Amino acid sequence: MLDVRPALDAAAAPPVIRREDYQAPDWLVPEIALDFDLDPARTVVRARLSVTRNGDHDRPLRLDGEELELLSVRVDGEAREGRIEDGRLVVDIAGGGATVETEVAIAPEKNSQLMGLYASGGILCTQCEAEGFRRITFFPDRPDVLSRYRVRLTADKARYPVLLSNGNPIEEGDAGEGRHFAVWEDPFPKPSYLFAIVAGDLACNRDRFRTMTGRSVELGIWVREADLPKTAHAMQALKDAFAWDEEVYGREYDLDRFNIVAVSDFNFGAMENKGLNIFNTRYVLADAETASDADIDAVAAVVAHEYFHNWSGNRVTCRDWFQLSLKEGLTVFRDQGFSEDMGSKAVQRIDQVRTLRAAQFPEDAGPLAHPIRPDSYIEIANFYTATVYNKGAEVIRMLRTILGAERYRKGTDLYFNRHDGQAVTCEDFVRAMEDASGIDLQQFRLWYSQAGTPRVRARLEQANGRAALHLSQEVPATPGQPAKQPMVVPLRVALIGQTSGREIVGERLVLLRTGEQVEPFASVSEPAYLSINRGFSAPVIVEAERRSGEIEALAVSDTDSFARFEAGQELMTRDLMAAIDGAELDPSAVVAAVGATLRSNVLDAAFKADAIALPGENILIEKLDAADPARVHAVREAMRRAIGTRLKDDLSRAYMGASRADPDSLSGEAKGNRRLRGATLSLLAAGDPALGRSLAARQYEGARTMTDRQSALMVLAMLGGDEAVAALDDFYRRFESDPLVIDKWFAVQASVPGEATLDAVTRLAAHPAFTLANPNRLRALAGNFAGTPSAFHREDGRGYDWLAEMIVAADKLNPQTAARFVAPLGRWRKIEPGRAAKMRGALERILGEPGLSKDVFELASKSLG
Ligand code: B3K
Ligand code: ZN
Repeated sequence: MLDVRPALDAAAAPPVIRREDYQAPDWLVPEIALDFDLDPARTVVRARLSVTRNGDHDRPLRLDGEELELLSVRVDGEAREGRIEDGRLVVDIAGGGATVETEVAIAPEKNSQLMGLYASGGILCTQCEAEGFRRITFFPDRPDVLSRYRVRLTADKARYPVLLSNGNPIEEGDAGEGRHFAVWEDPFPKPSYLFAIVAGDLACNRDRFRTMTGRSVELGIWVREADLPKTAHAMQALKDAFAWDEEVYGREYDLDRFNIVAVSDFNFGAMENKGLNIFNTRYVLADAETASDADIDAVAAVVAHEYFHNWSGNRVTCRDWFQLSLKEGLTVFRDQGFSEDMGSKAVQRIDQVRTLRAAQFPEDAGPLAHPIRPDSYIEIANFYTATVYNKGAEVIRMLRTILGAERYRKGTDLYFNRHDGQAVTCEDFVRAMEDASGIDLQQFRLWYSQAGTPRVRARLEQANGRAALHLSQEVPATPGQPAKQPMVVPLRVALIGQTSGREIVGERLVLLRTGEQVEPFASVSEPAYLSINRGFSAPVIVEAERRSGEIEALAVSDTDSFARFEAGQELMTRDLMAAIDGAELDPSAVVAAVGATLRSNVLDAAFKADAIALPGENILIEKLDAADPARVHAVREAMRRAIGTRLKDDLSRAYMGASRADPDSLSGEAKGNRRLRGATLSLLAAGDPALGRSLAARQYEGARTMTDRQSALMVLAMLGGDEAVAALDDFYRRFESDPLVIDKWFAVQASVPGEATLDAVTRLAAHPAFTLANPNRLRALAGNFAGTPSAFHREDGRGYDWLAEMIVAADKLNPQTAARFVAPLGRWRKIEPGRAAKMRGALERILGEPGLSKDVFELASKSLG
């Protein structure tokens, strides 16, 4: 048995992989034939690789392998002794090419890492990105080795009636002794990380899509028979995504088949394997009774995301893993565009920025900060981050803003055409944009190399009918990058008349390029307010000097809906921070702004729901140097109470109005109303718990959708008492047989604010329905607990101990998923010294564990840093 991931001890720190050390592969593998004799206990994999020497060298062929039992090696038909060096199979080859055959055995049912070939609820499936293929067979497992695959699958016919792989099916038949076989061929050369197979007893939702050139593509969504009725949303989203990519990017699908398979045990959302996407059930199965509106939207976004990878990732792939944002940033930006076009642009943008602020800003400001194109890593699985994905998408968005939509599209056309079939770099992408547009992007490239969220200061000066916008920028130091250069920051700016409320200077794009810069505005007829970073045109922190009354005015009247939302958040943050710093809480300005929003006749319900919600506690903590999370929670709750009390009538009216919406509709309007219903209920409950309890109990009982049921359950759980216990029991019983809903049951209880939640999660971790082996369940419990500051940051530090124990226990089964929970402990720099010391203590204990994975080792050691 071969394992190239030795257990770590302090003396043997794992090697660091560096971007600057990249070297082209010594050997290429233009063709590979794979033959799987499938069995959950012992699967035999025979591989036939045609290899060719790449360049003038005399180095042997080295093949990656991990946890493989090597049975035999042959070169050009001749048996060889398997030679393992540094965890790789080394094969000496005399000439310029050879046929190398290996035979290995693997044990899918013992594979708890969920990387390589594994079993999930009776289905055999694979996950190869980034380095899982080496757990299936010996291969140069790196994205710049592209091969044409032919795959033969043989399995028990009764247990595994469906046999799938990438590409097109070319043969199937009986294999005797109750077994059958299928052969699949993928005509497109691809890197090993896009390889996939599935074997299982699956039912299929079938449909068709006619492409822009008239080809018919057979679409299939494969799930357990009982789940078939829940696949309609995913199928509609898939067809919408096919059409959108043709229309917006001119990209057509290239195979005759497109299959999606849903499995319950999955390390993340989904995977874009060529022609055979494999999904976490969470992003496929949805109906209004069991999935919230947010879940349903997420299904569509992830289906689209994985489909869009067919061009941004598969046809044009990454040269090495440092280039991950080449495919992920671009594909997130593409799926964001899809969601904006399918729903409300303004609301989508607010959601995108919320995610960025909640997940990426803290990363960029902490010990794990890295550029969207990292320079080094120990374990690549740790770099599927909000920075690479979400900030990566913001970088593409800025490129489109700077180039304009038309030139941006010319750029993507050039990129896809120039690099079709290649494994390329972020630099290749930027160069295509530059070549197609004629715009120099030299300085823009800093967005790829510099980490940290730039801070932009803005001050508007006005005199004699003119105005001048004084801007300055600073990029903070981050680990390994003490000094930074100024970036190109595209800021959409407008001036709003103080009395007229109109745009007295229409929106323009200001490119901040230097440390300090002044932007003049002529003929400014009346005193002006500054509307800046409209639509969140740059992923930066803007600190604008505000005149008295300015932010209050913009919060109700900015002509850009995103900027209006931002002004509201700025106002809330200002007054919350003042109280957190020790001043007496003055809720009057926030109450006035929330009241105006609720009473507005022009704003839609979804926007209202976003605009009346206070910034989250994590976002407030991020802005502090030594936060006391209990105080942050208390102040924020006091503000919510003030809103709930003083605006009881407005909130009740809005709640009732939103409740009249058609309960069965999934239109944008109906979804918006449900969102507003949840937001107003939560504030009403903060102001008047007895009223909140009765409204929530009624909403829970009458709920026709999961959205209504879940928001009511959360309010009841927060209020506690017998009603909460009864509703939680009812919820469990009602949905006992639906794992995705039971995840919500865990999530709701783990998200209740306050120190008592630790007892709840301790109890829940011992519940028979809890398992460390299922990533969704683990995320529901540990992820939500760690994301609830007043629960996680108990003063006695026991919240940290609990999470550390979870990480250590989960690491033994599934390092990739365990490592996802380390970051919350790494935020200690933002927390007051007493708790911070306890957070460090927890990290140290994790590092002291024998046999730690390199995934957890890398993040825990960097977090202490
Ligand atoms: N490319 C995959 C993510 C793989 C994560 C591997 N640790 C899904 C996606 O981003 O589309
Ligand atoms: Zn992706």
